[in-house]
Amino acid sequence: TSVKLNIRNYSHNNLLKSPPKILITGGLGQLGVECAKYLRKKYGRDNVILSDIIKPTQDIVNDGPYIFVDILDFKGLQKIVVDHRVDWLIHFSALLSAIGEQNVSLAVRVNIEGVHNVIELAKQYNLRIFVPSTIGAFGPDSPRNPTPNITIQRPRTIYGVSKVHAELMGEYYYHKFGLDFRCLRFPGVISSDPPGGGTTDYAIAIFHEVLRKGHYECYLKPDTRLPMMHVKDALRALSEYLAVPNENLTRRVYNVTAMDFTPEELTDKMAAYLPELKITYRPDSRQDIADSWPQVFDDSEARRDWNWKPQVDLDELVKLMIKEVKEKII
Ligand code: AKB
Repeated sequence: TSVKLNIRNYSHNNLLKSPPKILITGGLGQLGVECAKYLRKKYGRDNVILSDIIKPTQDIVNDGPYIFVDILDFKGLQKIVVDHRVDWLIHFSALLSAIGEQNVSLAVRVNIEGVHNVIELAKQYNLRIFVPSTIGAFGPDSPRNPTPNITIQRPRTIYGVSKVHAELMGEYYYHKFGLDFRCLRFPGVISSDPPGGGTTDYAIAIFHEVLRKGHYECYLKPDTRLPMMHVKDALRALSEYLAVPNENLTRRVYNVTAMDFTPEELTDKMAAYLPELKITYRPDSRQDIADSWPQVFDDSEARRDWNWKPQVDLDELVKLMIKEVKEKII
């Protein structure tokens, strides 16, 4: 079929040009800087270009190439792909779940128009393209414990709606044009970088606030179970998945996860290291979002097709976060 032919040509071209030149959009969000560090170790410093519309710090500029890219500017994006001979595009630009509800029209532009631009560009220039999706792509009608790879998806946030749209657009372009679209549905990703408007971000903020002030007021109820993953595992999943040959994949969108826990369970683990900590609870509108999301995520298809296996469990996550957040605070 034409799909197979395109993918085969693509792989062939790409074998001739190694390592790939990678462009990361939305590079100054939660994942970009760490992702660039990770991929620069693997593919070389100058082969990974970080981009955003934000003015970078000196440290970021010292780490490797950084350029201005507005994902709403198609011609600007096109110029960068051509000038830098980009092979892979990692598209992180997005407004997350909680912040998206506060500015729906901006979320539509960034999350939906932005995806249209990068997918069309990837098609025109034969790029491998990665767009992250999320547990937020499910909704109250989805089975929540566990949530399988293929099931009902009727999210109630604009973030979730935009992510289902991205998944479907990518799959459509794959079937129609042979686009090498790849997408992982991430759980809450826990990193020491400050939270950016998500619903799962309590599990990041709690470390910052407890280490700074000894106290955290949680906006979710103590028994709210959500799937989670340390950023180390998230970046390893992304990097491993991007390197899998097309013939090993049975789908373009995979669930991945590492663990699931509630605020209470997280607090209990933290108390072993920080016995003085005090947590209070005051649920807000983010509780409704969390209540519509998966509690336990089934990532068996990723485990089967490309050997996905998380390494950081809850004990290790707590140890890592205390160490990493302490380093950030000092
Ligand atoms: C959010 O909470 O919005 C994100 C996500 C789970 O996609 N962290």
